[in-house]
Amino acid sequence: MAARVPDVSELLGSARRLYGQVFGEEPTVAGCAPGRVNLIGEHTDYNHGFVLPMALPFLTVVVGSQSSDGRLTVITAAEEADEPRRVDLDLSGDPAALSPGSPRWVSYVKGVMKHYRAAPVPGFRAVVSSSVPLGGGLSSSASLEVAFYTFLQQLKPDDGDKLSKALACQQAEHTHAGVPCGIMDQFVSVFGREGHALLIDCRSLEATLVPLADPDLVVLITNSNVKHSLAGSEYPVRRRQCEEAASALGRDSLRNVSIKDLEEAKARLDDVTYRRARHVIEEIERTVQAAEALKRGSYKEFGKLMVESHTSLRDLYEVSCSELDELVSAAMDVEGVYGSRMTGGGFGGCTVTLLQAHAVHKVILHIQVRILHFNLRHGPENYELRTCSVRVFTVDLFCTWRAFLAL
Ligand code: GAF
Repeated sequence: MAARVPDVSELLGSARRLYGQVFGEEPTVAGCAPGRVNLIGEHTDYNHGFVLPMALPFLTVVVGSQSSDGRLTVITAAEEADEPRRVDLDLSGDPAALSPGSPRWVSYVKGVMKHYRAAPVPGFRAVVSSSVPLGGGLSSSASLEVAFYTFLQQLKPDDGDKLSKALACQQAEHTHAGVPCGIMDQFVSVFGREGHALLIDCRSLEATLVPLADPDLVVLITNSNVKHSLAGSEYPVRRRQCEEAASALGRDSLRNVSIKDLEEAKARLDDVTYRRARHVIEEIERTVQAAEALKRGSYKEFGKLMVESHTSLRDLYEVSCSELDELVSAAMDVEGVYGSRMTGGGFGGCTVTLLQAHAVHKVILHIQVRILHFNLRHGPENYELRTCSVRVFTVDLFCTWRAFLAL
């Protein structure tokens, strides 16, 4: 059955308890930010195209207080983190104190401090608690960055707007995680609303909320548990290939290339460049169509576009993997499923499925059976193929959270 996700008050409660145990006092401020699932529009954000993510009830919460000695102590409650869970830093005097480095989760914190609009920030003590699965392609890092930024805003207010917050958090990801990501994850973590998807134009940075809170509709997330790491993966390679494709076509980005332009130039492009560009150009168009379909309640049309998106990510953009393909194919077997696709950067992580509420249990059971067979076929003795262990979550379309939490 679907796993239960702790709500914001549980997360806040566990962060406050840990803070009290470690520091022997109550925290005074808190920030919160959601992870996201992208419904459609993959690898289009850094090509200035459209994306259609939605914020999730998976959240990161940061609680803490300003310290009087200028030092910084930050603790994560994450049990999954295979790294030190407590870090102490002396911010006074050492210019390298905010350089990227291990542990990785603290690098994000340092990145946000570095790019904070009202930097330098005073010393503080903080505890981080998150329900966003790590490395699952659901933006655990963006939710950490945005929650931390919100936390800092209460220690030392900045003069920026919400967009500048998203952009600063994106910078933190570039400089401190080494991922040349687009703006989607940080943007939706800042601007997302419960019960809505967000159509983001990544060129103008304007966004439209698209209502999604239909009681007959379920968004199901399936985590393959194949860990992806965008920094070490092919992500930067894909980004570079897109930039090369745009420049070969004489444009500043693939957003400004039509499929007609691409077909006319096909003979002078190598096959890989052509396929990468084709995915991006068609995916941008699919995303616009999908948002329109969602507004009309045409879920069947939306689902068809999701499947086309997955096929394109698998065959043209080559960022899927056998586990994700299996999960999508399994979901699509069941009646009541509108569509399914890999979500996020790829090479592992999650799939997202849109379906009728009555079909949820059937689809979960069917996926579990299909995965059992998949694992039997590709046993752990075969080192080339990892076995897939699945965790499923249904998204609560009616959940609520606040960026600034009252303590
Ligand atoms: C990752 C990146 F962080 C996003 O900016 C986006 O490019 C996504 O992969 C792919 O659509 O989540």
